[in-house]
Amino acid sequence: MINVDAAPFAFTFDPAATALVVIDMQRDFIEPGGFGETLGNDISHMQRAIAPTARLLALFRANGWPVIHTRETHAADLSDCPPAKRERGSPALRIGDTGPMGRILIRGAPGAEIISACAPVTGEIVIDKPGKGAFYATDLSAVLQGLGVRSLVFAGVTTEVCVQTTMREANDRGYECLLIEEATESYFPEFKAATLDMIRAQGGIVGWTTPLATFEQSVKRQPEQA
Ligand code: TIU
Repeated sequence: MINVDAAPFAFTFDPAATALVVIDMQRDFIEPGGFGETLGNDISHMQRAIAPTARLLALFRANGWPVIHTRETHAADLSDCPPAKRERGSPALRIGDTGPMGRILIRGAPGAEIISACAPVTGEIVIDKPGKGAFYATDLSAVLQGLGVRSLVFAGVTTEVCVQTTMREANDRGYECLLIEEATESYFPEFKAATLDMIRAQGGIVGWTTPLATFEQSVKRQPEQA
């Protein structure tokens, strides 16, 4: 078992039963002309999450631990996109419209791909999801059961939308969830801060959070403790 100094208290995980879940590190949320920007957001905030997420990916890969990536995407015919989602608000471009990176949030479009710094490597699982939560209308539950996983380490964007929704879904399904603080971002710094607070409030009502360096050190120090 590995113990991580986390909030609201130590997070203990069995490395043989733990996966990294990287949520929606897609060009559509991070780069100009994508979904995030068409909604009117300042996408520059996303930059902060890229290097920490890449470091976390490197750590899991070096240890041979499973990595799962998600992408928020829709079918080309929008059959999995509720009209309420597409029609809400007045974005510059709606889901399915063509922007500078192809059709917004459509599976296979350049903008729907994961940014190169966090791109999946051979053997890693990629889950396309039509909702904010990664368990809704996907086979993520079956994938995790197949891996024999009980603990999930989270990274990705955005903190209060797809990351938090997926952490809540995972929590309800019995998974222990740890969010790495620098490896997630919101378009709204105050929403990120509030989300970290609400995840770990009430004795970890949703899960735990910890800084990346603390997680890295906890993993590194294990051989000496064994
Ligand atoms: N808009 C926003 O903050 N996020 C999303 O729409 N999706 C994800 O968080 N991936």
